[in-house]
Amino acid sequence: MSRTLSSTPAADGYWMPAEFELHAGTWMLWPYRPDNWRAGGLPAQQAFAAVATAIAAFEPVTVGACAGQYEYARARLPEAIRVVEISSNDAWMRDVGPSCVVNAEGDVRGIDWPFNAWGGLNGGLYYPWDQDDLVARKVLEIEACDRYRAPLILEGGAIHVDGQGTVLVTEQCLLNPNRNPGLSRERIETYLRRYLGARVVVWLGDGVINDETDGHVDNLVCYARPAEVCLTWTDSRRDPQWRVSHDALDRLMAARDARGRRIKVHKLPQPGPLKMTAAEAAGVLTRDGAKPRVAGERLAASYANFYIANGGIVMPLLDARTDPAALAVLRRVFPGREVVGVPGREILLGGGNIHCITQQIPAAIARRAPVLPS
Ligand code: KQY
Repeated sequence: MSRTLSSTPAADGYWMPAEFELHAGTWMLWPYRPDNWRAGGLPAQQAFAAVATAIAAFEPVTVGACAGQYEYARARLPEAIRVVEISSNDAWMRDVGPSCVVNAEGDVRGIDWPFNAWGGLNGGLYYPWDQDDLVARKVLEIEACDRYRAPLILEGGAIHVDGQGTVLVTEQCLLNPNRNPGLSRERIETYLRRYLGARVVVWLGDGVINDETDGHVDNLVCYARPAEVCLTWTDSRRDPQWRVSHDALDRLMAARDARGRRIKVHKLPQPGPLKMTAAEAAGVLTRDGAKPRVAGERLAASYANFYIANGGIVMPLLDARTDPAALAVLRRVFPGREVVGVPGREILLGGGNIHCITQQIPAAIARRAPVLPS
């Protein structure tokens, strides 16, 4: 059973744990829409199946597929992966799935953020998004977790937490008028405190160049452990990403987290810059209500868009020239985890990467509570 609660997580003694903490499992969705995925979605389905298979080596994986795709998805995924029928408008479980919160006793609940396809009718990526907006609720029903329906539009990829009271966000996304035009920065911070149990909000500026989510933080930077993050990086001053990454570094170095610590930054080399080829763009159907794909457009490629599983890291392989260096950084930063690379270009062509298509459910274990906001 899943109850809908009218209180807030912080008021009930819940907070969002970090992705690097123990998971019960991972949820994903199955891609199918031909106006976002080329060649009718077949190459993306292969890529998603490879990601699901890689994660399943570390923890249980569930994939939601819409009715018309259920049998095909079931046949393409290993038996160990649970496949359930869930309708969705696209396949970005990080953003349409629940952000789960826990309490000290090990109970798990979910936050169901209202979703508007990254901007609604003011720059959003497709219309309608009604089925996406129901996904978090359905996942929480299946997981038998109680649910908080939050009062602000937000996506899971727009936040990264350390599980100890710190949340990283970007101004480009959270202050964008196409999400919550009536909410001030202060009001948004208040909601992040109440829903994520955060005490400190670290505001970064812009996200990765050409990120069509309006600069999700999860494509720019990722918590590796408390007070340590990985940041996508370029040393090329001619690249517009140089300013973005340097600004993020400056803000991270100036910040103190919820426990008063400085944040250590590990630089992840940027792939490319990578662009969409004419053949790739031509394979995507152009349809009213969906963002068209254009040959030569810069892709928002970033190795920071990796997923942390129990005992493992699943990282997108994006560029043979930079993949080895990125793998080496993650192996150094995560010595206790097996770092696995999975081809990420087909996912990138759809506008995100491995972190964007996954969502963790935390393990139901007793934990030490951070100091929660009142
Ligand atoms: O990066 C994400 N979190 C989602 C990307 C959505 C792209 C839709 N075309």
